[in-house]
Amino acid sequence: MSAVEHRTTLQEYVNSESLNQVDGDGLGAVIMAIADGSIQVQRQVQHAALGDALGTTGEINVQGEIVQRLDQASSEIFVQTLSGSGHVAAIGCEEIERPVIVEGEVADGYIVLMDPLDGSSNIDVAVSIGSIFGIWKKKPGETVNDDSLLRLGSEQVAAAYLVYGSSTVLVLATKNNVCGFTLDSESGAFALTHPNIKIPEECPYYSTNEGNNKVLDEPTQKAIANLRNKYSQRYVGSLVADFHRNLLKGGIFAYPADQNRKDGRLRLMYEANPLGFVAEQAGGAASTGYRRILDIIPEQLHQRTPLILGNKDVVEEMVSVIKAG
Ligand code: AFP
Repeated sequence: MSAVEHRTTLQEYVNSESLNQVDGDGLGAVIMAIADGSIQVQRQVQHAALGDALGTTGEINVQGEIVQRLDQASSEIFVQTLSGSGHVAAIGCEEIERPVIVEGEVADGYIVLMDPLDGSSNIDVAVSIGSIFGIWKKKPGETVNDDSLLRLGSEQVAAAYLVYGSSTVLVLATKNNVCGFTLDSESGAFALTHPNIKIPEECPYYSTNEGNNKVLDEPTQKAIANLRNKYSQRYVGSLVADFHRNLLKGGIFAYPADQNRKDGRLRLMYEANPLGFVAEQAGGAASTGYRRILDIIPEQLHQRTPLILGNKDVVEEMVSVIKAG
């Protein structure tokens, strides 16, 4: 007997009235395209070492990083499933320099920004990695072009991420709520396991790369020292895995700007905006240290931003220490 038989599946959830009332029936198709792609990616990740899919392609991506084979494979899989959904007008991807404008007229289409495989440095060492998606609705009557992807984070209609770890979990945030679905390897379906997620009030953890402390400015060093004195450190080095733990258990993630990275390391459009949307829908907050992530007016598809996200009161306290200088 399959474990999900008495649980709502993702397909049933997206077909449910509540989601469709939010933004029409195309959103369900986009989310199922993400789910279908993630099942293929999860399989590739699990069998990578066996199938000689580890290692790099030798190419350098628009971020100046060496492309991992699985990065490329994941990017191709999601571009295919999203383009095939019939409801996606354009895709922005960490691994692809220019936006992918989907052929053919997509009347009530969506615009999807994605990090197809987050945590590249952990791929070859079997540590949790993930995929991240921000979903915007195309403006009515808009002819999509490169600038159509430069939207405010607060205009997202939904955001989702996958963690490929001890289990494969898809977390979906809409304007209604945040829910988690676990992939059942027997039925191949995602089943609702975490309904109505809210970040807990307690905050046991802080997640940051302490190796960067020496190149932070003084106010930020002070803010990190406060975290160090109050909370236990947990840092996987995959944003999606660190965020997921903190979302379920309580915690704060911080990747501030530093002397070497004046704009921080993480990407605004397909890392900070989607996870900022999830955090806010779950009662948390997302900031640069000076302003709300979802209020940033984007200028470039691959622009970076400092990122602090997690428990609202802890994020606000860190921001006040940084601003106090
Ligand atoms: P990518 O694999 O997408 O480049 O992500 C890696 C990452 O951006 C993010 O997942 C981590 O939180 C962060 O980098 C880790 O950076 P450090 O290695 O500098 O700690």
